[in-house]
Amino acid sequence: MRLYARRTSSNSQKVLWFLGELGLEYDFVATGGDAGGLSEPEYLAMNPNAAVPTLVDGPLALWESHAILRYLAAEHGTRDFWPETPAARSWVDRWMDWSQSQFDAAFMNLFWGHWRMPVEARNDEANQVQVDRCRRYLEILDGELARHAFVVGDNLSLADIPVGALMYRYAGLDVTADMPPHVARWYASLTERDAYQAHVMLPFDELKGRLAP
Ligand SMILES: N[C@@H](CCC(=O)N[C@@H](CS)C(=O)NCC(=O)O)C(=O)O
Repeated sequence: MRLYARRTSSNSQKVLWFLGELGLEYDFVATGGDAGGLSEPEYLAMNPNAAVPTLVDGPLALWESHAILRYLAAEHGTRDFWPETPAARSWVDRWMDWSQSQFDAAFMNLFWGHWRMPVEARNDEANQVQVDRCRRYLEILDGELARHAFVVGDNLSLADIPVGALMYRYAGLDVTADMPPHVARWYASLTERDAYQAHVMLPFDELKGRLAP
């Protein structure tokens, strides 16, 4: 397999973390950001969105980080990550979609509006709205994590990956409030995982005040 990705990209980190959890071998091709390459015709033929990540596995070129996660779980993973029965799978799917459409949306607004925005151009009032949104979403997640160790049960699954991949940055921003208690306990357990340390817990100072990808 070959992964085109940027190590500081949160969507790339979801895939890098999961590949690490699965212990799979792959070639890493630095793409996007300073490495560029997104507008090359060869890359656009694989991923017309000119974005990372893109996973190539044999004849398949796949984009959208969550689609890549599902593919890896189905093709190279175990049932623990993405169960086969529709009801069990729906729990994983709903939290993945929730992460993308709810928490990620609020957090990325905050990350770009606060961390990546030059200080003089920040709108602190608008950013506070996103801080409050993030907190409300994490309270919802906390209700689920009050019942089990991970988002949908007692093992890591795909449900943990999208929201978990953002929690390191959430924890490291200077404006985000404390985490609700069960979220804090779950996040602490993620930080003990080798693959999380290797692929998610990376410095992101180089993104501070930087609006360019
Ligand atoms: N929904 C897509 C979003 C992909 C995306 O927006 N990727 C960003 C990085 S997180 C990107 O390619 N930015 C341009 C760059 O890194 O140069 C996914 O989940 O894969």
